[in-house]
Order: sequence, then structure tokens, then C-alpha cells
Amino acid sequence: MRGSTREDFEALPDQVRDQVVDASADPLPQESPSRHRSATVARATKETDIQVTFDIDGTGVVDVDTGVPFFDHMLDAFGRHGLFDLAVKAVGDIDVDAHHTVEDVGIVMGQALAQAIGEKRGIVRFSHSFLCMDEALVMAAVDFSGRGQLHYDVDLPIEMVGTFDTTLAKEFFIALATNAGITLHVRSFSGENSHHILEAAFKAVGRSICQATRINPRIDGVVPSTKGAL
Ligand SMILES: [Mn+2]
Repeated sequence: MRGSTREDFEALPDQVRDQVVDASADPLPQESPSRHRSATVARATKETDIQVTFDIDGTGVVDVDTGVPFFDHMLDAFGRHGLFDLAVKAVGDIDVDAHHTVEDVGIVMGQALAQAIGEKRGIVRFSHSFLCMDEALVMAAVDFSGRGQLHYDVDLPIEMVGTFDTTLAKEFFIALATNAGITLHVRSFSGENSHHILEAAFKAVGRSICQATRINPRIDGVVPSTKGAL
């Protein structure tokens, strides 16, 4: 049997050719859920007052105001490239520093994600994303395991980006993972610019969560676990 040639492809009817092109262009499952999986969570403490709406089945419409500009930029990247509709309003004690605000936003976003995904029926469950931003290359891998944990190995050459202490990124991801009940690995492979590395990390995490939360039509309504629950 001979292999496929350019002539074979050209000879296909237009409709079939479109399908072939589409299949190679986008490896993600295609179906869109009939209802949006979304949750709104509010949390107030003596340190922060936060409200988050997290729509897993959005289109990347993000409205974020935390009072920490670089963190807003990271959450915008996370939501936009995860195709979440994400609203975050946070008022925190940033006159102390951004620590409480960043960590607590992670807590509330994790809680909202957990509520939105619910029983996890029919989801893809596992995913990963290698994401580059210029010289920076970062991998994120996620499992909606029900066992919230972060494994983080990200080399950041400088500690501050603008007014943002880059060590807070890890605090955010810990809070997100433990409260969402996801196993999350974030690892950098290269990078010289801390802004690029962190931005690649937030995009990679957003994209992995996007992919892992897609509905897999081959396991309609089934919780993807040998235990029957996640
Ligand atoms: Mn940027």
C-alpha cells in the first residue's frame, strides 16, 4: 500500500479536506458543554476581602483587580489562555505586602474551581502543557485527583518583578492546588527573565486546567477513576 500524497489530499472532497485540516490544527476535544460550569465564592478575613467568579467553560473574558499590578497581569494570562471567564475582586492589606492578598486569592480561586467542576463527571482529568515565552520554557501538569498538592521547581533569576515578590507565585499555586483538590506540577526548563518565566507558568497552568476540565464524550457522565469518585 502506498502512502498518502499531496495529490491524494487534493483529490478529497472539500468537506473531508476541511475535517483533515481541523483535526491536525486542534487536538482538544471539540464538544462544548451545554451548560457553563461556574461558581462564585466570597471570603472575608481581617486581612483580605475577596470575591471570585470562575467559569470553566468561558472564552477568556477576564476582569481582575487585586491592587497588585503584576499579579493582575498573571491572572489575566491564566484566565485568557485557560479560556476561563474569570472575575477577581480583592481588597487586601497590600500596605503590609502582597502576601496575604496573593495567597488568599489563590484560596478563593481554588474553592471556586472546586465548586465549578463539582463531581468531575466525564472530564478528561489529566493534562499538561509545555509553554514557552521567548527564552522561557515552563511545564505544568495537572490531575483533578481530589488530593490537593503542589510540586514546584521554578528557577527565577531575580526576586522582584516590578513591586511583585516572585516567591509569592509559589504561595498562589499552593493555595490554588490545595483548595481546588488538584495535583499540580510546575517546572521551568529554561528562562532568564523572571517576568517571562512566571508568565509562561501562569499560562501553562491555565491551559492545563482548561484541557483537563474538558468533557470527554467517550466517558459520558462517568467519573474517571477506578474508585468511582475523585
Ligand atoms: Mn507580560
